[in-house]
Amino acid sequence: MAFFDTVIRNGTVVTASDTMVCDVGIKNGRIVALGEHIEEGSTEIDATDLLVLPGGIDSHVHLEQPTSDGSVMADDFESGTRSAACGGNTMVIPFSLQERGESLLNSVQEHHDRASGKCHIDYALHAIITDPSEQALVKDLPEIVKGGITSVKIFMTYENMALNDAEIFRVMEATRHVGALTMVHAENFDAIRQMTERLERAGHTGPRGHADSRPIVVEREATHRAISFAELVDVPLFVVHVSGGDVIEQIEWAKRRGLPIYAETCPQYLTLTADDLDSMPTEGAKYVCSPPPRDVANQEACWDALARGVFSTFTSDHCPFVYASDTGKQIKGAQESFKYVPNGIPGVETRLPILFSKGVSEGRITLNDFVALTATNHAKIYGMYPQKGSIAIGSDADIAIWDPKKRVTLTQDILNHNCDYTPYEGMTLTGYPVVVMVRGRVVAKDGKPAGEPGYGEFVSRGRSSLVPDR
Ligand code: DUC
Ligand code: ZN
Ligand code: ZN
Repeated sequence: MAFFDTVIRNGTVVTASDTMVCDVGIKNGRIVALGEHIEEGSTEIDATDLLVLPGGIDSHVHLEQPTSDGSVMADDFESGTRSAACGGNTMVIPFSLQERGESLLNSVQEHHDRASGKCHIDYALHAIITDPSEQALVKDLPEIVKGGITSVKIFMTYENMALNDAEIFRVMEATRHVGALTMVHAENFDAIRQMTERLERAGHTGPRGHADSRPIVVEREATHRAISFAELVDVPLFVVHVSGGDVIEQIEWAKRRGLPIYAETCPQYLTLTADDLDSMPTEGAKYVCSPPPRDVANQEACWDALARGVFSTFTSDHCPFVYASDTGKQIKGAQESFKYVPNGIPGVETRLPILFSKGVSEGRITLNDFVALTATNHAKIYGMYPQKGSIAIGSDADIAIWDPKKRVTLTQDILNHNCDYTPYEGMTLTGYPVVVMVRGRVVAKDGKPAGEPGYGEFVSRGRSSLVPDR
């Protein structure tokens, strides 16, 4: 009987730091050998001329998340993780949203129930706190951290979600106390409200108004404020979905001061612009996300920051709503005001191919940077390293084999999400994942699902590498 369950032979293995041609031996779901001419496996995969990378970890996705306006997310944990697998991911970290008035513990339990038995790939959860009551911060938060949810997102915008300054302060004190990582959606709620009213009064109610109502200054101001609170409370802070140059300046300003401030960006900020929201007649609603895509200069600023290592991770912010549906993006956007269009776009399946093609194939970032930005840094920052995020002896065999020459044109037809469109329709890319395995089992092949719902397991996470052990 063969010693290894699977051997991936003769591929170019890439980690965040090294690149080597070797064989990978897998047994009982873990990587147990890296070497030349290793023994036979029960299954042999020839990876000659292919890249063998750690499977993507997408640490910013929204699946089956409740909304307060009647809109319904297109993907649940089954379809979202299926789509993620087909795009080269082996793990996702969706958000567990606490609704105002709801117990934090209950919200987490509900999301566990939604995910359990449904996922094609492994998953963890972040908590969103919208109601920072004494009960939530003092009683429930320590419990959920013990349960392996060691990161908390807060919002500085949205009705029923935005925290005021005192609440932000209190959440940071609580995360400091329990050793959790604070993530922030930084946009100034009051400023957006005023800008929205002004645009509506002037009759600018189409989707483009979404971008015009939240120019980058509202993101820059909120980012600076969040950084200042993190400094006061003495906690690390992770700024999610950074959209352009002014915000990057704030992140770098903080880093220069020695503050533990970290950030991510997403494909929409590299490839879309606010002009896409002008698409006629109301197709612009397909690009409504927050923060909104900016302009070409801000795209360049994001690329430059990615290449210079300012961003720690690259995520999708997959937050899908069907376009042609009463509970999706189109109707409300067309008939009333942009302010009713649910915020968010699909992207869990296209994140990696877009960064690979436009980043690696076009020479903007190295392959090792790609691995760090899409897998290894996620595992470290969200407390799962080295179990996840690397190709190393003892790590889970979470692997994506890429054909770096494969040409693919992104179209809605080839994708596996439950959304009815992709914002990247018609984009031609070079490089695509051809085999994706989670703990040694193939979950996607040639962009199509090859696993089954329920195989993916919950990963209980430890302390973030960014959070000091006090
Ligand atoms: N923030 C997110 O992180 N995702 C979608 C919408 C939003 O505002
Ligand atoms: Zn957000
Ligand atoms: Zn998001």
